[in-house]
Amino acid sequence: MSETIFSKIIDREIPADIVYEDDQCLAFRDINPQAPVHFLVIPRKPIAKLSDADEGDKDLLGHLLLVAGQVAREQGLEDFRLNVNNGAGASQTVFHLHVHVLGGRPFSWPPG
Ligand code: DGP
Repeated sequence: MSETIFSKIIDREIPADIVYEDDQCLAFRDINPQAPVHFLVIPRKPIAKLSDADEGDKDLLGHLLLVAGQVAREQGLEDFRLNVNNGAGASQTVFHLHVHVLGGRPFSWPPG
């Protein structure tokens, strides 16, 4: 996988407002927030998109979701939305897997 802006954040080559990190993942605030609280949870492992993950990534994917929920609660969110854009046609722009966590405003359904 080619290097992305997120691998530079992992390697501390560019700054980010990191709200959580452990040996498997990082969570940091989105530079272009779409809600009062908007952060991204990314694996340290460079997986380009969700559909590139495989059976061996099962625990890691579960961990990303657990961290998303835990950090959302720490950020004071009770209701929040998770979003994963998979592929350019689904508005993915950074090809390093990331879970968007958005909260602090109402969300409608279906999404746009
Ligand atoms: P997506 O469209 O799903 O690939 O979302 C990529 C998100 O990444 C987008 O909401 C903006 C955010 N983003 C892009 N570059 C940076 C950056 O350099 N720093 C931070 N914190 N967020 C970024």
